[in-house]
Amino acid sequence: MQSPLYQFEDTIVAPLNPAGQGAVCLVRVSGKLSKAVVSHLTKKPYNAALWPPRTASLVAIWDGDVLLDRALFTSFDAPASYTGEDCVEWGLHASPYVVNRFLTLCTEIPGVRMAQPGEFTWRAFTNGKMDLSRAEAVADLIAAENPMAHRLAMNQLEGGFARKIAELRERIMEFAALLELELDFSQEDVEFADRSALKDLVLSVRMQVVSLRDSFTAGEVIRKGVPTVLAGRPNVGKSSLLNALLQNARALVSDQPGTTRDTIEEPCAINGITFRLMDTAGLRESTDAVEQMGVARTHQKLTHAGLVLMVASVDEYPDEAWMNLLSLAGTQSKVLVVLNKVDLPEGYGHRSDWLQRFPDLLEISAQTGQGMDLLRKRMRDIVDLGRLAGDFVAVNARQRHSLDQAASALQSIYNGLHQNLETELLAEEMRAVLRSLAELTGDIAADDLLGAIFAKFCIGK
Ligand SMILES: Nc1nc2c(ncn2[C@@H]2O[C@H](COP(=O)(O)OP(=O)(O)OP(=O)(O)O)[C@@H](O)[C@H]2O)c(=O)[nH]1
Ligand SMILES: [Mg+2]
Repeated sequence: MQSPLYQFEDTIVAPLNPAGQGAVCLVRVSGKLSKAVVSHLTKKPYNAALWPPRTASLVAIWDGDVLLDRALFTSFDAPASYTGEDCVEWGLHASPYVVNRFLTLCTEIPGVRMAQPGEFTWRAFTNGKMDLSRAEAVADLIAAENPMAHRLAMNQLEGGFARKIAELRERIMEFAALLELELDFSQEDVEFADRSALKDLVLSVRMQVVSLRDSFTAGEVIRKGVPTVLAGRPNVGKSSLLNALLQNARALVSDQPGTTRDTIEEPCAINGITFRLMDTAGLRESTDAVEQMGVARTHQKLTHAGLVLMVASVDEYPDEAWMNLLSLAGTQSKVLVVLNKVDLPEGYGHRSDWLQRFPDLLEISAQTGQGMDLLRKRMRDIVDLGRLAGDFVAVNARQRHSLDQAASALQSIYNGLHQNLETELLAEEMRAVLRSLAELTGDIAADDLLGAIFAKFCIGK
Protein backbone atom coordinates (compact mmCIF):
# COMPACT_ATOMS: atom_id res chain seq x y z
CA MET A 1 0.00 0.00 0.00
CA GLN A 2 1.39 3.37 -0.94
CA SER A 3 0.86 6.83 0.29
CA PRO A 4 -1.41 8.69 -0.48
CA LEU A 5 -3.11 5.54 0.49
CA TYR A 6 -5.87 4.89 -1.95
CA GLN A 7 -7.47 6.39 -5.00
CA PHE A 8 -10.80 7.70 -3.79
CA GLU A 9 -12.34 8.40 -7.14
CA ASP A 10 -12.54 4.74 -7.99
CA THR A 11 -15.41 2.46 -7.24
CA ILE A 12 -14.08 -0.65 -5.56
CA VAL A 13 -15.28 -4.23 -5.37
CA ALA A 14 -14.24 -7.28 -3.34
CA PRO A 15 -15.76 -10.43 -1.87
CA LEU A 16 -16.26 -10.16 1.88
CA ASN A 17 -15.75 -13.88 2.39
CA PRO A 18 -13.93 -16.47 0.29
CA ALA A 19 -15.87 -18.07 -2.57
CA GLY A 20 -16.22 -21.83 -2.36
CA GLN A 21 -16.92 -21.88 1.38
CA GLY A 22 -20.58 -21.98 2.30
CA ALA A 23 -23.53 -21.43 -0.01
CA VAL A 24 -23.39 -17.68 -0.45
CA CYS A 25 -20.53 -15.28 -1.07
CA LEU A 26 -21.09 -11.64 -0.18
CA VAL A 27 -19.49 -9.15 -2.55
CA ARG A 28 -19.38 -5.46 -1.76
CA VAL A 29 -19.22 -2.67 -4.33
CA SER A 30 -18.52 0.79 -2.93
CA GLY A 31 -18.26 4.17 -4.63
CA LYS A 32 -20.03 6.44 -7.07
CA LEU A 33 -20.53 3.77 -9.72
CA SER A 34 -22.14 1.21 -7.38
CA LYS A 35 -25.53 1.61 -8.99
CA ALA A 36 -24.10 1.76 -12.48
CA VAL A 37 -22.68 -1.68 -11.75
CA VAL A 38 -26.20 -2.92 -11.01
CA SER A 39 -27.44 -1.63 -14.37
CA HIS A 40 -24.49 -3.12 -16.18
CA LEU A 41 -24.99 -6.57 -14.66
CA THR A 42 -28.78 -6.70 -14.86
CA LYS A 43 -28.92 -4.97 -18.25
CA LYS A 44 -31.64 -2.72 -16.87
CA PRO A 45 -31.60 0.97 -15.99
CA TYR A 46 -31.27 1.42 -12.23
CA ASN A 47 -34.76 1.45 -10.79
CA ALA A 48 -34.88 3.13 -7.36
CA ALA A 49 -38.61 2.47 -6.99
CA LEU A 50 -38.25 -1.23 -7.70
CA TRP A 51 -35.03 -1.56 -5.71
CA PRO A 52 -35.36 0.63 -2.61
CA PRO A 53 -32.24 1.00 -0.42
CA ARG A 54 -31.68 -1.42 2.46
CA THR A 55 -34.04 -3.94 0.88
CA ALA A 56 -32.96 -7.20 -0.68
CA SER A 57 -33.90 -7.45 -4.35
CA LEU A 58 -33.69 -10.57 -6.50
CA VAL A 59 -32.23 -9.98 -9.96
CA ALA A 60 -30.75 -11.88 -12.88
CA ILE A 61 -27.07 -11.23 -13.55
CA TRP A 62 -26.07 -11.43 -17.21
CA ASP A 63 -22.69 -12.35 -18.58
CA GLY A 64 -23.31 -11.33 -22.18
CA ASP A 65 -26.21 -13.55 -23.22
CA VAL A 66 -25.53 -16.10 -20.53
CA LEU A 67 -27.41 -16.03 -17.25
CA LEU A 68 -24.57 -16.01 -14.71
CA ASP A 69 -26.61 -16.16 -11.49
CA ARG A 70 -29.84 -15.12 -9.87
CA ALA A 71 -28.80 -13.25 -6.76
CA LEU A 72 -29.94 -10.85 -4.08
CA PHE A 73 -28.47 -7.42 -3.78
CA THR A 74 -28.96 -4.67 -1.20
CA SER A 75 -28.09 -1.06 -1.87
CA PHE A 76 -27.07 1.57 0.68
CA ASP A 77 -27.16 5.27 -0.12
CA ALA A 78 -24.31 7.52 1.05
CA PRO A 79 -23.65 8.35 3.80
CA ALA A 80 -25.69 5.56 5.43
CA SER A 81 -23.40 2.66 4.54
CA TYR A 82 -20.37 0.90 6.01
CA THR A 83 -17.95 3.01 3.96
CA GLY A 84 -20.02 6.18 3.99
CA GLU A 85 -20.30 5.99 0.18
CA ASP A 86 -22.95 4.54 -2.10
CA CYS A 87 -22.65 0.80 -1.62
CA VAL A 88 -24.21 -2.30 -3.07
CA GLU A 89 -23.78 -5.68 -1.43
CA TRP A 90 -24.39 -8.80 -3.48
CA GLY A 91 -25.19 -12.26 -2.18
CA LEU A 92 -23.95 -14.51 -4.95
CA HIS A 93 -23.95 -18.28 -5.05
CA ALA A 94 -20.51 -19.09 -3.72
CA SER A 95 -19.16 -20.89 -6.78
CA PRO A 96 -15.61 -19.67 -7.42
CA TYR A 97 -16.50 -19.45 -11.11
CA VAL A 98 -19.57 -17.26 -10.52
CA VAL A 99 -17.71 -14.99 -8.11
CA ASN A 100 -14.68 -14.58 -10.39
CA ARG A 101 -16.83 -13.87 -13.45
CA PHE A 102 -18.82 -11.39 -11.40
CA LEU A 103 -15.65 -9.54 -10.35
CA THR A 104 -14.40 -9.50 -13.94
CA LEU A 105 -17.70 -8.07 -15.20
CA CYS A 106 -17.61 -5.37 -12.53
CA THR A 107 -14.02 -4.34 -13.21
CA GLU A 108 -14.68 -4.14 -16.96
CA ILE A 109 -16.52 -0.92 -16.23
CA PRO A 110 -14.05 1.99 -16.42
CA GLY A 111 -13.59 3.47 -12.94
CA VAL A 112 -14.26 0.18 -11.15
CA ARG A 113 -11.40 -1.86 -9.73
CA MET A 114 -10.67 -4.49 -7.10
CA ALA A 115 -10.42 -3.16 -3.54
CA GLN A 116 -7.10 -3.33 -1.75
CA PRO A 117 -6.73 -4.89 1.70
CA GLY A 118 -8.47 -2.77 4.32
CA GLU A 119 -9.78 -0.30 1.75
CA PHE A 120 -13.44 -0.53 2.75
CA THR A 121 -12.58 0.20 6.37
CA TRP A 122 -10.13 2.89 5.27
CA ARG A 123 -12.95 4.67 3.45
CA ALA A 124 -15.18 4.29 6.50
CA PHE A 125 -12.44 5.91 8.59
CA THR A 126 -11.82 8.72 6.11
CA ASN A 127 -15.52 9.45 5.77
CA GLY A 128 -15.80 9.81 9.53
CA LYS A 129 -17.79 6.61 10.03
CA MET A 130 -15.36 5.39 12.70
CA ASP A 131 -12.26 6.54 14.55
CA LEU A 132 -8.94 4.79 14.28
CA SER A 133 -9.26 2.68 17.41
CA ARG A 134 -12.59 1.41 16.11
CA ALA A 135 -11.15 0.65 12.70
CA GLU A 136 -8.47 -1.41 14.43
CA ALA A 137 -11.16 -3.09 16.50
CA VAL A 138 -12.78 -4.31 13.26
CA ALA A 139 -9.58 -6.23 12.52
CA ASP A 140 -9.51 -7.54 16.10
CA LEU A 141 -13.15 -8.57 15.96
CA ILE A 142 -12.59 -10.54 12.79
CA ALA A 143 -9.57 -12.23 14.36
CA ALA A 144 -11.30 -12.97 17.68
CA GLU A 145 -11.15 -16.64 18.52
CA ASN A 146 -12.53 -16.69 22.03
CA PRO A 147 -15.37 -14.95 23.86
CA MET A 148 -13.00 -12.64 25.80
CA ALA A 149 -11.23 -11.39 22.68
CA HIS A 150 -14.61 -10.90 21.08
CA ARG A 151 -15.89 -8.88 24.02
CA LEU A 152 -12.75 -6.76 24.01
CA ALA A 153 -13.03 -5.98 20.31
CA MET A 154 -16.73 -5.18 20.61
CA ASN A 155 -16.01 -2.86 23.50
CA GLN A 156 -13.41 -1.07 21.41
CA LEU A 157 -15.74 -1.03 18.44
CA GLU A 158 -18.43 0.60 20.52
CA GLY A 159 -15.95 3.39 21.21
CA GLY A 160 -14.95 2.66 24.81
CA PHE A 161 -11.33 3.52 24.15
CA ALA A 162 -12.01 6.63 22.09
CA ARG A 163 -14.28 7.93 24.84
CA LYS A 164 -11.60 7.50 27.50
CA ILE A 165 -9.01 9.31 25.39
CA ALA A 166 -11.42 12.13 24.55
CA GLU A 167 -12.00 12.67 28.26
CA LEU A 168 -8.28 12.92 28.95
CA ARG A 169 -7.73 15.29 26.06
CA GLU A 170 -10.48 17.56 27.17
CA ARG A 171 -9.01 17.86 30.64
CA ILE A 172 -5.62 18.80 29.24
CA MET A 173 -6.86 21.01 26.44
CA GLU A 174 -8.13 23.65 28.82
CA PHE A 175 -4.75 24.07 30.50
CA ALA A 176 -2.93 23.92 27.21
CA ALA A 177 -5.06 26.83 26.00
CA LEU A 178 -4.26 28.85 29.13
CA LEU A 179 -0.54 28.24 28.65
CA GLU A 180 -0.73 29.34 25.03
CA LEU A 181 -2.51 32.45 26.20
CA GLU A 182 0.32 33.19 28.63
CA LEU A 183 2.71 33.00 25.70
CA ASP A 184 0.70 35.64 23.90
CA PHE A 185 1.07 37.89 26.92
CA SER A 186 4.67 36.94 27.60
CA GLN A 187 5.77 40.58 27.95
CA GLU A 188 3.40 41.12 30.83
CA ASP A 189 4.58 38.27 33.05
CA VAL A 190 1.12 36.93 33.90
CA GLU A 191 0.09 33.42 34.89
CA PHE A 192 -3.33 32.34 33.71
CA ALA A 193 -2.75 28.67 34.36
CA ASP A 194 -2.77 27.89 38.07
CA ARG A 195 0.47 25.93 38.57
CA SER A 196 -0.62 23.80 41.50
CA ALA A 197 -3.89 22.82 39.84
CA LEU A 198 -1.87 21.99 36.74
CA LYS A 199 0.40 19.75 38.81
CA ASP A 200 -2.59 17.83 40.16
CA LEU A 201 -4.04 17.47 36.71
CA VAL A 202 -0.80 16.24 35.18
CA LEU A 203 -0.41 13.64 37.91
CA SER A 204 -3.90 12.30 37.60
CA VAL A 205 -3.87 12.19 33.81
CA ARG A 206 -0.49 10.48 33.85
CA MET A 207 -1.84 7.82 36.17
CA GLN A 208 -4.69 7.09 33.79
CA VAL A 209 -2.40 7.06 30.77
CA VAL A 210 -0.08 4.59 32.50
CA SER A 211 -2.92 2.32 33.53
CA LEU A 212 -4.23 2.32 29.96
CA ARG A 213 -0.74 1.53 28.73
CA ASP A 214 -0.48 -1.40 31.11
CA SER A 215 -3.72 -2.85 29.84
CA PHE A 216 -1.58 -3.87 26.84
CA THR A 217 -0.47 -7.01 28.66
CA ALA A 218 -4.01 -7.95 29.58
CA GLY A 219 -5.13 -7.31 26.01
CA GLU A 220 -2.34 -9.47 24.62
CA VAL A 221 -3.32 -12.25 26.97
CA ILE A 222 -6.90 -12.10 25.86
CA ARG A 223 -6.11 -11.85 22.17
CA LYS A 224 -3.36 -14.44 22.03
CA GLY A 225 -3.87 -16.53 25.15
CA VAL A 226 -2.23 -16.86 28.54
CA PRO A 227 1.40 -17.92 28.03
CA THR A 228 1.45 -21.19 29.97
CA VAL A 229 4.68 -23.12 30.45
CA LEU A 230 4.83 -26.80 31.34
CA ALA A 231 8.11 -27.27 33.17
CA GLY A 232 9.80 -29.89 35.32
CA ARG A 233 12.51 -32.51 35.27
CA PRO A 234 12.91 -34.83 32.29
CA ASN A 235 10.55 -37.79 31.93
CA VAL A 236 7.95 -36.58 34.45
CA GLY A 237 5.22 -36.42 31.80
CA LYS A 238 5.15 -32.80 30.59
CA SER A 239 4.58 -33.78 26.98
CA SER A 240 1.97 -36.32 28.06
CA LEU A 241 0.21 -33.56 29.98
CA LEU A 242 0.30 -31.25 26.96
CA ASN A 243 -1.28 -33.97 24.86
CA ALA A 244 -3.90 -34.67 27.53
CA LEU A 245 -4.86 -30.99 27.72
CA LEU A 246 -5.06 -30.75 23.94
CA GLN A 247 -6.77 -34.13 23.71
CA ASN A 248 -4.46 -34.77 20.82
CA ALA A 249 -1.12 -36.55 20.54
CA ARG A 250 0.74 -33.39 19.54
CA ALA A 251 4.08 -33.93 21.30
CA LEU A 252 6.35 -36.97 21.23
CA VAL A 253 6.27 -39.02 24.38
CA SER A 254 8.84 -41.65 25.32
CA ASP A 255 10.37 -43.25 28.37
CA GLN A 256 13.71 -41.70 27.37
CA PRO A 257 14.53 -38.68 29.54
CA GLY A 258 15.31 -35.71 27.31
CA THR A 259 12.72 -36.51 24.63
CA THR A 260 11.51 -32.93 24.21
CA ARG A 261 14.27 -30.58 23.13
CA ASP A 262 12.60 -27.64 21.49
CA THR A 263 9.63 -25.73 22.84
CA ILE A 264 6.28 -26.77 21.42
CA GLU A 265 3.54 -24.17 21.50
CA GLU A 266 -0.18 -24.85 21.03
CA PRO A 267 -3.30 -22.82 21.85
CA CYS A 268 -5.83 -24.56 24.05
CA ALA A 269 -9.24 -23.17 24.97
CA ILE A 270 -10.47 -23.93 28.45
CA ASN A 271 -13.85 -22.59 29.32
CA GLY A 272 -13.66 -19.52 27.12
CA ILE A 273 -10.04 -18.62 27.93
CA THR A 274 -7.20 -19.40 25.56
CA PHE A 275 -4.02 -20.78 27.09
CA ARG A 276 -0.91 -20.78 24.95
CA LEU A 277 0.54 -24.09 26.17
CA MET A 278 4.31 -24.48 25.90
CA ASP A 279 5.88 -27.87 26.38
CA THR A 280 9.55 -27.51 27.23
CA ALA A 281 12.74 -29.50 27.53
CA GLY A 282 13.04 -31.13 30.96
CA LEU A 283 15.31 -29.23 33.35
CA ARG A 284 18.56 -31.00 34.16
CA GLU A 285 22.29 -30.61 33.79
CA SER A 286 23.14 -32.10 30.44
CA THR A 287 26.29 -32.53 28.41
CA ASP A 288 24.35 -32.79 25.16
CA ALA A 289 24.65 -29.47 23.32
CA VAL A 290 21.19 -29.57 21.75
CA GLU A 291 19.57 -30.47 25.02
CA GLN A 292 21.45 -27.62 26.71
CA MET A 293 19.99 -25.22 24.16
CA GLY A 294 16.53 -26.61 24.88
CA VAL A 295 17.03 -26.12 28.61
CA ALA A 296 18.18 -22.54 28.05
CA ARG A 297 15.02 -21.96 26.07
CA THR A 298 12.94 -23.39 28.92
CA HIS A 299 14.55 -20.90 31.30
CA GLN A 300 13.70 -18.05 28.98
CA LYS A 301 10.07 -19.15 28.54
CA LEU A 302 9.70 -19.48 32.28
CA THR A 303 10.54 -15.85 32.96
CA HIS A 304 7.85 -14.66 30.55
CA ALA A 305 5.12 -17.07 31.52
CA GLY A 306 1.76 -15.94 32.81
CA LEU A 307 1.12 -19.37 34.27
CA VAL A 308 3.58 -22.15 35.05
CA LEU A 309 2.50 -25.74 35.46
CA MET A 310 5.39 -27.16 37.47
CA VAL A 311 5.12 -30.88 36.77
CA ALA A 312 6.56 -33.52 39.08
CA SER A 313 6.22 -37.28 39.03
CA VAL A 314 5.27 -39.35 42.10
CA ASP A 315 8.43 -41.38 41.65
CA GLU A 316 10.70 -38.39 42.25
CA TYR A 317 11.31 -36.78 45.61
CA PRO A 318 10.68 -33.10 46.47
CA ASP A 319 14.31 -32.38 47.36
CA GLU A 320 16.02 -28.98 47.61
CA ALA A 321 17.05 -29.06 43.97
CA TRP A 322 13.42 -29.51 42.96
CA MET A 323 12.32 -26.68 45.23
CA ASN A 324 14.85 -24.49 43.45
CA LEU A 325 13.12 -25.14 40.14
CA LEU A 326 10.13 -23.23 41.48
CA SER A 327 12.19 -20.08 41.76
CA LEU A 328 12.84 -20.14 38.00
CA ALA A 329 9.31 -18.94 37.28
CA GLY A 330 9.01 -15.23 36.52
CA THR A 331 7.91 -12.92 39.31
CA GLN A 332 4.66 -12.17 37.44
CA SER A 333 3.87 -15.83 36.85
CA LYS A 334 1.32 -17.83 38.72
CA VAL A 335 2.46 -21.34 39.56
CA LEU A 336 0.49 -24.56 39.92
CA VAL A 337 2.32 -27.63 41.19
CA VAL A 338 1.08 -30.71 39.34
CA LEU A 339 1.90 -34.21 40.58
CA ASN A 340 1.72 -36.65 37.67
CA LYS A 341 1.60 -40.45 37.39
CA VAL A 342 -0.65 -40.92 40.43
CA ASP A 343 -2.02 -43.98 38.63
CA LEU A 344 1.12 -45.86 39.65
CA PRO A 345 0.49 -48.52 42.30
CA GLU A 346 -0.60 -47.34 45.76
CA GLY A 347 2.35 -46.94 48.11
CA TYR A 348 4.69 -46.46 45.16
CA GLY A 349 6.76 -43.27 45.08
CA HIS A 350 6.63 -40.27 47.37
CA ARG A 351 3.05 -39.05 47.18
CA SER A 352 2.81 -38.20 50.89
CA ASP A 353 6.05 -36.19 50.82
CA TRP A 354 4.73 -34.14 47.94
CA LEU A 355 1.41 -33.56 49.67
CA GLN A 356 3.19 -32.49 52.81
CA ARG A 357 5.22 -29.91 50.90
CA PHE A 358 2.37 -28.71 48.70
CA PRO A 359 -0.99 -29.29 50.38
CA ASP A 360 -2.91 -27.90 47.38
CA LEU A 361 -1.00 -29.59 44.62
CA LEU A 362 -3.00 -31.15 41.83
CA GLU A 363 -2.78 -34.91 41.54
CA ILE A 364 -3.21 -36.11 38.00
CA SER A 365 -2.47 -38.89 35.62
CA ALA A 366 -1.84 -37.67 32.12
CA GLN A 367 -2.16 -41.29 31.08
CA THR A 368 -5.56 -42.17 32.56
CA GLY A 369 -7.03 -38.67 32.63
CA GLN A 370 -7.50 -38.76 36.39
CA GLY A 371 -7.61 -35.26 37.93
CA MET A 372 -7.59 -33.49 34.56
CA ASP A 373 -10.99 -31.83 35.00
CA LEU A 374 -9.93 -30.34 38.30
CA LEU A 375 -6.66 -29.12 36.76
CA ARG A 376 -8.56 -27.41 33.93
CA LYS A 377 -10.84 -25.74 36.44
CA ARG A 378 -7.89 -24.49 38.51
CA MET A 379 -6.16 -23.12 35.39
CA ARG A 380 -9.32 -21.32 34.41
CA ASP A 381 -9.88 -19.87 37.88
CA ILE A 382 -6.34 -18.67 38.41
CA VAL A 383 -6.43 -16.25 35.49
CA ASP A 384 -7.34 -12.86 36.86
CA LEU A 385 -10.51 -11.81 35.20
CA GLY A 386 -11.28 -9.01 37.61
CA ARG A 387 -9.91 -6.49 35.15
CA LEU A 388 -12.34 -7.58 32.49
CA ALA A 389 -15.39 -6.39 34.34
CA GLY A 390 -17.34 -3.43 33.03
CA ASP A 391 -16.00 -1.33 30.21
CA PHE A 392 -12.50 -2.74 30.14
CA VAL A 393 -10.47 -1.62 27.15
CA ALA A 394 -7.10 -2.91 26.10
CA VAL A 395 -4.60 -1.22 23.87
CA ASN A 396 -2.54 -2.66 21.05
CA ALA A 397 1.17 -2.17 20.38
CA ARG A 398 0.70 1.02 18.37
CA GLN A 399 -1.51 2.59 20.99
CA ARG A 400 0.88 1.55 23.71
CA HIS A 401 3.64 3.47 21.95
CA SER A 402 1.56 6.66 21.81
CA LEU A 403 0.57 6.23 25.44
CA ASP A 404 4.24 5.81 26.35
CA GLN A 405 5.03 9.09 24.65
CA ALA A 406 2.16 10.85 26.35
CA ALA A 407 3.27 9.48 29.73
CA SER A 408 6.84 10.67 29.31
CA ALA A 409 5.75 14.13 28.12
CA LEU A 410 3.47 14.36 31.16
CA GLN A 411 6.39 13.38 33.37
CA SER A 412 8.50 16.18 31.85
CA ILE A 413 5.73 18.66 32.48
CA TYR A 414 5.48 17.52 36.07
CA ASN A 415 9.23 17.85 36.59
CA GLY A 416 9.19 21.18 34.77
CA LEU A 417 6.52 22.53 37.09
CA HIS A 418 8.74 21.73 40.05
CA GLN A 419 11.67 23.55 38.48
CA ASN A 420 9.54 26.54 37.46
CA LEU A 421 10.23 25.85 33.85
CA GLU A 422 9.46 28.58 31.33
CA THR A 423 5.94 28.63 29.99
CA GLU A 424 7.24 28.15 26.49
CA LEU A 425 8.81 24.79 27.31
CA LEU A 426 5.76 23.67 29.26
CA ALA A 427 3.50 24.58 26.37
CA GLU A 428 5.74 22.61 24.03
CA GLU A 429 5.44 19.45 26.15
CA MET A 430 1.73 20.02 26.47
CA ARG A 431 1.44 20.04 22.71
CA ALA A 432 3.37 16.76 22.61
CA VAL A 433 0.87 15.19 25.02
CA LEU A 434 -2.09 16.36 22.97
CA ARG A 435 -0.45 15.10 19.79
CA SER A 436 0.13 11.63 21.24
CA LEU A 437 -3.43 11.41 22.48
CA ALA A 438 -4.79 12.61 19.15
CA GLU A 439 -2.77 9.95 17.35
CA LEU A 440 -4.49 7.32 19.43
CA THR A 441 -7.88 7.98 17.94
CA GLY A 442 -6.56 9.13 14.56
CA ASP A 443 -7.62 12.74 14.93
CA ILE A 444 -4.24 13.50 13.49
CA ALA A 445 -2.25 10.78 11.87
CA ALA A 446 0.54 10.57 9.39
CA ASP A 447 -0.06 8.69 6.14
CA ASP A 448 2.56 6.08 6.93
CA LEU A 449 0.92 5.37 10.26
CA LEU A 450 -2.42 4.87 8.56
CA GLY A 451 -0.80 2.76 5.88
CA ALA A 452 0.66 0.48 8.51
CA ILE A 453 -2.66 0.02 10.26
CA PHE A 454 -4.82 -0.65 7.23
CA ALA A 455 -2.26 -2.95 5.66
CA LYS A 456 -3.09 -5.45 8.41
CA PHE A 457 -6.52 -6.01 6.96
CA CYS A 458 -7.15 -8.50 4.21
CA ILE A 459 -9.06 -7.92 1.02
CA GLY A 460 -12.75 -7.35 1.55
CA LYS A 461 -12.49 -5.62 4.91
N1 LIG B 1 2.16 -44.35 34.59
C1 LIG B 1 2.20 -43.17 33.98
N2 LIG B 1 3.16 -42.90 33.09
C2 LIG B 1 3.20 -41.69 32.48
C3 LIG B 1 2.23 -40.70 32.78
N3 LIG B 1 2.50 -39.61 32.06
C4 LIG B 1 3.60 -39.91 31.31
N4 LIG B 1 4.01 -41.17 31.57
C5 LIG B 1 5.16 -41.84 30.96
O1 LIG B 1 6.35 -41.19 31.35
C6 LIG B 1 7.31 -41.19 30.28
C7 LIG B 1 7.75 -39.78 29.94
O2 LIG B 1 6.66 -39.05 29.45
P1 LIG B 1 6.85 -37.70 28.63
O3 LIG B 1 5.52 -37.09 28.48
O4 LIG B 1 7.67 -37.93 27.42
O5 LIG B 1 7.71 -36.88 29.69
P2 LIG B 1 8.41 -35.45 29.53
O6 LIG B 1 8.35 -34.77 30.84
O7 LIG B 1 7.86 -34.71 28.39
O8 LIG B 1 9.91 -35.86 29.24
P3 LIG B 1 11.08 -35.04 28.51
O9 LIG B 1 10.53 -34.49 27.24
O10 LIG B 1 12.13 -36.05 28.28
O11 LIG B 1 11.52 -33.97 29.45
C8 LIG B 1 6.61 -41.90 29.11
O12 LIG B 1 7.02 -43.23 29.08
C9 LIG B 1 5.14 -41.78 29.47
O13 LIG B 1 4.39 -42.84 28.91
C10 LIG B 1 1.20 -41.01 33.74
O14 LIG B 1 0.33 -40.24 34.08
N5 LIG B 1 1.25 -42.27 34.32
MG1 LIG C 1 8.67 -34.05 26.70
